[in-house]
Amino acid sequence: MWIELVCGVLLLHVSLVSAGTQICQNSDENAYSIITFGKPGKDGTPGINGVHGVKGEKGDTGPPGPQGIAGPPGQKGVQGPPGPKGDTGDSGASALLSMKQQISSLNSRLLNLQTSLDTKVEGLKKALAFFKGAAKSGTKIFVSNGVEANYNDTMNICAKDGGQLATPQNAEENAAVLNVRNQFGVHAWMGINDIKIEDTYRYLNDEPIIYSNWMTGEPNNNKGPNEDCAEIWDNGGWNDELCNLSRLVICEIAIN
Ligand SMILES: [Ca+2]
Ligand SMILES: [Ca+2]
Repeated sequence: MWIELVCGVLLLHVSLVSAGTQICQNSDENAYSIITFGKPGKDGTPGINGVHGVKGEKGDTGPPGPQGIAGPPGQKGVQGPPGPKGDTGDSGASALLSMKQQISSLNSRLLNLQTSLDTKVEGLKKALAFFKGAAKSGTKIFVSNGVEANYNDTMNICAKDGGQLATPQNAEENAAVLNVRNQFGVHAWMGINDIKIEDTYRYLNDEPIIYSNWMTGEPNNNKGPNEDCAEIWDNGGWNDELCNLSRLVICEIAIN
């Protein structure tokens, strides 16, 4: 019995230290047991991971993160409708003042023009008073101071006074020229001739005539081919005459 106890303790000791062989005597003093101890085995491989546990409850909301970097500018939007008209500002008042000044300036200029026109009309009245005969028709005034001259001189006399040789272009104007002519009782030149082209009567500006009042048989070059200048007789009829002869000077002044 004692041997069994000693051998058991020894067996426990040897198994914790190393492998080896131990002979133990049995309770029967004539019998022995041979006990062989092996080396400790190697560690086994790790076990398989266990399954995931149950999902925990949602945690509290964390603090706000830092401000991000500003993004690129967006595309230009569509233009909106025009806004309501605003109140008149300083510029409007300035424009109004400028307009008033311009109107005032225009009134001043009109007054000056009126004064100038009155002066001219007064001068015209004096000029007309100088002439012994005058007659108005439409936009023309026909005047004469009784002077007689050849055709070229007559044209120059009228041009010098700002007019031109009397040129009736319709029956009314012809009657007005006749009125002046008859105040002096002599034939008068008219601004109508065929100097440039024989038998083609034109005005002094070279335009073809649009009205005529030739007497029967006229124009006829009765005194030769130089009968190129038109004169008006006491019946209002026209005759072609030699241009170098002296005839009454009747001028016309435009009043339009
Ligand atoms: Ca002729
Ligand atoms: Ca003639």
